[in-house]
Amino acid sequence: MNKNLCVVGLGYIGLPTAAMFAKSNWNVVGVDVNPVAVEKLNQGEIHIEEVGLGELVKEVVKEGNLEAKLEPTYADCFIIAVPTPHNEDHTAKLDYVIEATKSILPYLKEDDTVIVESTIPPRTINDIVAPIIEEQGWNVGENLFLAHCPERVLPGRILIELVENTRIVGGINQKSAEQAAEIYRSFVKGEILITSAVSAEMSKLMENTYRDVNIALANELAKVSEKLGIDALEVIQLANHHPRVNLHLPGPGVGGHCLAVDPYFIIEKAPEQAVLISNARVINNSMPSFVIDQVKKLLPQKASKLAVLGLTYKGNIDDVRESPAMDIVNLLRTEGYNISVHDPHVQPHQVEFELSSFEDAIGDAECILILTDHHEFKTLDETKVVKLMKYPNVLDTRNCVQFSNEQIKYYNYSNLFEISSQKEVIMK
Ligand code: SAJ
Repeated sequence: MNKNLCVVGLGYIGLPTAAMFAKSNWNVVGVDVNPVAVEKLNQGEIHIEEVGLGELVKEVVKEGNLEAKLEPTYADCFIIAVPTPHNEDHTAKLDYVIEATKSILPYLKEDDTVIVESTIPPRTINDIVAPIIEEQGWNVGENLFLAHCPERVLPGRILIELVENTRIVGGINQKSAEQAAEIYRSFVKGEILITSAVSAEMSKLMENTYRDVNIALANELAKVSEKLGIDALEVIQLANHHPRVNLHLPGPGVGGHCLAVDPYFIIEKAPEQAVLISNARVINNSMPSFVIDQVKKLLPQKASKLAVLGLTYKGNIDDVRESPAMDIVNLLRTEGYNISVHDPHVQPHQVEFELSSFEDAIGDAECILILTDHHEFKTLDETKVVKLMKYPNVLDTRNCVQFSNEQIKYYNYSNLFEISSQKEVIMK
């Protein structure tokens, strides 16, 4: 007999997860507070974009294995995949996780498994989720099982990575972890590592923190190199020949809803101990103003036109969440700079200012500032750059463009120090 699953939260993680279980012969009810998402799903349509998801959802809804509701229902397993946004002070806002947990309480029955996939600060399962369930009279770990199973999927590859990635399953006790692991074996082909809930919580946060701290190190190298007249990118390349060194790349800062958010979930729980993690955040958050300092050296007059290329937090995506490029644009606008912005991956409704075509953005500009490594920017039309710009200066914070035309004065993290030594902007 097919088993019943209830997935609470039909976002980028919940919906693909619900669809994968439905494909693996579970009867799945997906729950969301958004009536539009629910209605669309019941018609076999999706409200988010993800490669292959539309087809999969259509198929499982048609077969009757997936339906959407506004309220949870009885099931053998509940998966909570709601967002964990952050408060102004960067602490985790657990309201959605708490609400989702409370919403399933009336539908729990003996031997059910509750799994939280949302990213949460360490100890949340033990200190917050378990007590809510226990208050209802359940003996968590004995007659009701509870686990944290963080995800690591990359947008654009979610359906592949859900199946192939190694999965960490952290139970509130061994029995809970084993129950949850058995559930994921329905479709996960990657390894399933069983651990405690708190280790699972912490390992998810440390994966993203590892990257954030390493990027901070690269950004600090970029600043030191600018001061001392060193080619930072060459240093990275040379150092990475060491078999145990992997320096990351400097950029305009760190964005997205993971790297720029998750380290704070550790900091909030142990602020005195998480010194390096805190400093990494400070360094990465300082990069937008470091980039603006370079712009100011290149364009001392605010009236000079600056063409900004790229708004998303990384290349070839349409996501502007926590994007350092947005911070840079907003700071420049507040300071009264004459800027035009071009990003072929961003729609006008995503931003509060006007977006320009490439030609309009660079027309009469005195500098191009590249903030995202979209593939479109890797091969910029040099003839247009020279012809349309007033002065062909390019400041590439992503080290992504190659120019051969010597009229174009190109700066990246290899030669930032040359900006300081320059008396006037290079003219045609
Ligand atoms: N960045 C740099 N320098 C680098 C590498 C990245 O400045 O050398 C910047 C990027 O430009 C971007 C930011 O860091 O602004 C984050 O990009 P990313 O590609 O490193 O990570 P995310 O946030 O898109 O996805 C991460 C992934 N985690 C890790 O690689 C450890 C992904 O696997 C996770 O699923 C995701 O977080 C998540 O959901 O937690």
